[in-house]
Amino acid sequence: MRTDTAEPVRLKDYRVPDHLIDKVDLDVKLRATATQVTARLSIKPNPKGRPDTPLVLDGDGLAARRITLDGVDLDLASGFVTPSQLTLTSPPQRPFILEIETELDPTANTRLMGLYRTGHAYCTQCEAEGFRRITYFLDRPDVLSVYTTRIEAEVSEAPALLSNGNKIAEGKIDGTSRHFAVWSDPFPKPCYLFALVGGDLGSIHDEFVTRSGRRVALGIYVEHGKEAFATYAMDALKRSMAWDETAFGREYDLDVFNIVAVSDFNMGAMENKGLNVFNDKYVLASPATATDADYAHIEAVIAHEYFHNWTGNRITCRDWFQLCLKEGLTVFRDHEFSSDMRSRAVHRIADVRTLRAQQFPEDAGPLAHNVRPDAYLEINNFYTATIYEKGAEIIRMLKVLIGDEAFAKGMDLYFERFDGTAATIEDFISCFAESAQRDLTQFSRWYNQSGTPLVSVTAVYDPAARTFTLDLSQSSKPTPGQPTKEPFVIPVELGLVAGEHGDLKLRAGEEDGASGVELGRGIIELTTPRRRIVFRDVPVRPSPSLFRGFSAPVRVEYDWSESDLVTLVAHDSDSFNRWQAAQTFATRLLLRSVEAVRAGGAPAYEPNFIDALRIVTETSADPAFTAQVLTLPGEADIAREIGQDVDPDAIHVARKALRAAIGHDLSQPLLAAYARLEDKGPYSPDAAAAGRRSLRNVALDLLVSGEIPEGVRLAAAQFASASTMTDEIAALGALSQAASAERETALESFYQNHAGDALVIDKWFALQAMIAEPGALARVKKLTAHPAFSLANPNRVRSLIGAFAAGNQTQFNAPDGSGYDFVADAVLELDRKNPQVAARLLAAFRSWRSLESVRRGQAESALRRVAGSPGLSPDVRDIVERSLA
Ligand code: B3K
Ligand code: ZN
Repeated sequence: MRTDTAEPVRLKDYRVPDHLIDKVDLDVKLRATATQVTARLSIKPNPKGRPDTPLVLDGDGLAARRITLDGVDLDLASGFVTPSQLTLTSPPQRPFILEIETELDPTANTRLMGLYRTGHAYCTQCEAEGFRRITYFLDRPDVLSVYTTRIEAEVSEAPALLSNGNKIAEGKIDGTSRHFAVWSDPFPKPCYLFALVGGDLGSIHDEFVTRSGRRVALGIYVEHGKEAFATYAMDALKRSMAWDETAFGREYDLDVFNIVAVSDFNMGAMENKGLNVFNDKYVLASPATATDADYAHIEAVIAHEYFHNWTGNRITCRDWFQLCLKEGLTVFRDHEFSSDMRSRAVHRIADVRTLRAQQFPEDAGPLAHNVRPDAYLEINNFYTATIYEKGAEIIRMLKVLIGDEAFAKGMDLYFERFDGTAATIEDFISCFAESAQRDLTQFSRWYNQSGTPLVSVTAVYDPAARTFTLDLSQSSKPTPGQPTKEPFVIPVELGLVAGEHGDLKLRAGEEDGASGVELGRGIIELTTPRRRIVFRDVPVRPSPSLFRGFSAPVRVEYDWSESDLVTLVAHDSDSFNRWQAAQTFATRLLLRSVEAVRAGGAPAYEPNFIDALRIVTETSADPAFTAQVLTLPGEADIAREIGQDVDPDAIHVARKALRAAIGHDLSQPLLAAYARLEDKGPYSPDAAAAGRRSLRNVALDLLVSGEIPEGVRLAAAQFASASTMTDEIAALGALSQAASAERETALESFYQNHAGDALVIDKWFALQAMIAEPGALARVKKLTAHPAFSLANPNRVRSLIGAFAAGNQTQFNAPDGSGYDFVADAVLELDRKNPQVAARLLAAFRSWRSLESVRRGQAESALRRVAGSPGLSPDVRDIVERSLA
């Protein structure tokens, strides 16, 4: 955390460090309130830096006990060291040793950055700037050091002592009840990848043999008694290790790989070298406590953190502006992994849903920023959907543009050339420019311009000339600090669908008079504001299938006729666009309904849409895909499409009515699917079984929405007899749609059955927080006083308050401002404990400007109240100021 200054850090000010720290020897004596850390730093002037400059080490809330330079004590009273800085005005111009002793209170550390206590363990979190809460250091990712870490603790309190690298020594300390372990990590790393854990934990162990025959000992450490819940994570880890060898040629490099699951953690997990620390939500699973979605997340996060070993750790970032270099690329890699493990088509749909739900609103609001930002006040506020998800989309686009072969060659070059370094986006892109023999300067604008481009398309079919003319144009709205934009390179993967005959062979003839457009892979590159493509020898008017597989992270505007959409839902060879056509149809219908509802009329109804869904439900062989088609865009998605003067209540009414119509009109095929897809035999978390459960539960939910008595009966029966959490929570969700005594009884019995399992109770909190009824806020407030709730635990905060703010559009946005006030109060209270989580919660206000005027006014006054509160953290101050700017 940056407390010293309110000046932003800027990319253009980057300078290589003037000093380097080659070696770090840490000695950590763990004690609950007085941990002693001795850091022996081997420092030298950087030959590439400026000579004779002061050495300024970062600190954050540190208490120095003793500091020596080459063995000579420095006078702590002389003022060269403060809690946030250690300055040597004229350090030696040769290598020297600085030894620093600090004392920490891990128990009082509620920010969960640096060294803290969680459950029966001590653990650390250093990314982005937490190492400076442990000792004074050059806390920047381009300072790479080799670490040796000695940890000492009470045997009874912390029998397990872990750090990065390989264990080289351990033993008892004679005459005491304490013991120690020494870990050595031979790979130079930035301090944000340092980690240490000491605790009384259970564990499971396994082994992975790399393709070159090296044996790697694998361990997963969890709360005692939870060992059996870690087996799926272990399986996912071994699959990740094998996949990275075959898909990217990357082999693991240490003798040990450990994972520790803790229950108090600010985010999902952390990729510390050889010692990943995880939020236990992304490790622990059993059929009775975790849903299929949880299993899929565990697989993805385990893979993500493992893949960081190469993309992030072996090659790290020069500075935090390059964050997407490791995050976007690693998300891309984990998406590829999950697609290979599961159904690629269904996975793509899910990834795009996430992008649109998380990243598009960010890009459209006051918090929009470049995938590579050029300034920041608080770096922790930049671990965003833009850096992660849009960062991954850019890499996917690059692969579409240059093709699989050049992409693979470029990746190999990157690993070869930049291994062991702290690299930049330019370094990364240069490898693909070389492998594809292509200038990628314009493509790089994706990193430097924020906002979601809009691609507008019009088409004209000329039956006499047998031509089909597509006019494409791109435009981008202003975003904070960027009033105008240069055109992007946009790969448009397309096909022309001729009804049931499927894809026409693409033969492009001319473009603005020029001829010979290369269409081999069905990809058009839109690099200018406008482009016209004329297709020749087109026998019938086709339905254009645009942006197949979502080939670029853009919004698309095209006036498909209803019959086009029905054709695409039924016949597009690209399954993503079959799903997209149904979403486009639904969105159009919902927008019409919202208008009608706001004008005091009834929601719109469209039998053609229901028929299209009926055909998919009755004919599709893939239940997971069908479930996606039957899932309407969310309320926030509809709000985003409307864009301004948004009324969340009208959206809710419109969407609810359409769901009811689907449930009612399709009750027969839905009941049939429900009966047909019943799980027989033992539980399996694999994609096929999960897909069957997902369609079954989507059907159940729609049947209850349609008030089909049999559906309600089935939901109650499923809730009573479910053997998996997937089915149990889905039934509870279906039953929770309408207020009733049965709902309250079911909620109570769910609590009784799972009390004590915090991760399951989180689902119970979230489900109640998202009930779209006026009583929801009172319920949420009451739950904040529930013994299972705690403001100190990020998972609890996210599942109750976060779910209310992000998942309950009507109640968070209640016109009287009560939802905003509640969340603002929670942010202010939480900010005193954990600024990072508080700032994240406040970002729920990011779309406030698109609301209708009453709500907009209420949201603004809640934000102004936060802004005017004394003692804000830099984290919250940054978000609130950008939100109001
Ligand atoms: N690199 C970490 C995120 C750290 C967040 C710091 N505020 C997890 C990940 O992306 O893998
Ligand atoms: Zn990551």
